[in-house]
Amino acid sequence: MENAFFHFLTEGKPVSCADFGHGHINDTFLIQTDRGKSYILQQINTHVFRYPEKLMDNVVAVSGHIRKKSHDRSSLNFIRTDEDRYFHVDETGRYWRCYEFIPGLCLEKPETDADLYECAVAFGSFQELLSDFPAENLFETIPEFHNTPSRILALRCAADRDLFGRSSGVKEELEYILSLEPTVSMIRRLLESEEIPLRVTHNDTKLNNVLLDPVTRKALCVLDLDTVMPGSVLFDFGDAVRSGASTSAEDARDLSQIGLDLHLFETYTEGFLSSCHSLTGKEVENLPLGALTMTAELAARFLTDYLEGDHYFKTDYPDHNLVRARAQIRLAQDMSEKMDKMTAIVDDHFNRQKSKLQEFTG
Ligand code: ADP
Ligand code: GN1
Ligand code: MG
Repeated sequence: MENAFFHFLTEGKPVSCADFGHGHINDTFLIQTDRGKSYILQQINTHVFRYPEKLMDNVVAVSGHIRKKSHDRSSLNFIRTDEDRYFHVDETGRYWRCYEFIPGLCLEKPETDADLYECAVAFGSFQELLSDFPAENLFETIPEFHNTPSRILALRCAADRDLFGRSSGVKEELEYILSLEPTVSMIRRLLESEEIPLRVTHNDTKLNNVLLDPVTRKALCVLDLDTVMPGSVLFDFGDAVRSGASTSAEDARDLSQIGLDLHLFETYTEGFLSSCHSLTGKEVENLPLGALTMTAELAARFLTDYLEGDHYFKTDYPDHNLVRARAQIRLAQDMSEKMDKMTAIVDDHFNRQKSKLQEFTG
């Protein structure tokens, strides 16, 4: 790791290095140098991202676009190597990248409503900032990433193959996810029929992918640009609601405590709609479905990984993916029951936002 770090044109010699953050995909380290500088060094997960060089072209272009357009916000600052590239390949073929550390807070759960509101504004503004980014310049880093029907098909196949003998223990979970298929395949259909537009979206809007200023608690930067690709705004809204407006952690075990907190849902909706103004009526109408779809899709992905022997997501203990899948299923069940309430909240805030804009423009 130290060898890899030496290839980046950083200031000073490393004096400490520690595991950092709670991402499920890449290996992330915080490095401090004798010149008082701090850097993030990451080993890119090449099982997940098959074309790391093209991935780096994406993230460098996206962060450059954001830097140019937003003066008041930080953006990821990638460091070049001695070979004048933004990644280093070591002698064992591992890919490394390095960027400046931005001191801030990455929350697993919002500590206050204001934290969640700030994250919503950050993701809503991110969407607006990328509205003029040329989608054709983006490489699809994970093909069909949010193709929900194909995620459910993959689950079905993993259960049939049953390579690890785990299928018999997850019959109920499987049945529930399959029962949601017609509903959660609708966003895919809406995209295919062009009833909703393809946009450049983040696609991984988990709360801990936003950095907040520890003092002002204002959003500093949106992180984890690896999955910025053409997608639907419903994915970004939905995944943030899934991770930020749940009553419990993503891997909570006590299912009786898991549900959608409607107050947090309202907070997120208000923040998102206040910063993202270009949504079509059809998109707004389907925001609640975005939340349900992303939650069911992730339940399917966690369960698939469990059935396939846990090769995709990092896990902390043997049945971690199963625990995560069950938690997402419980959250999806609660969201299904609260669809009407979510819709009423979205309508209310959309109308309020519209009146505000009308007042503003006379
Ligand atoms: P993963 O794909 O594994 O989630 P991320 O790029 O999200 O990887 O990084 C993992 C964690 O590392 C983030 O959640 C955040 O806590 C921290 N992190 C990443 N980049 C920075 C940065 N430039 N400054 C501060 N913290 C960072
Ligand atoms: C992964 O990389 P990270 O930890 O921010 C995953 C997301 C999931 C999330 C669930 C590239 O996000 O899709 O929603 O875990 N990222 C990728 O916690 O698969
Ligand atoms: Mg992340």
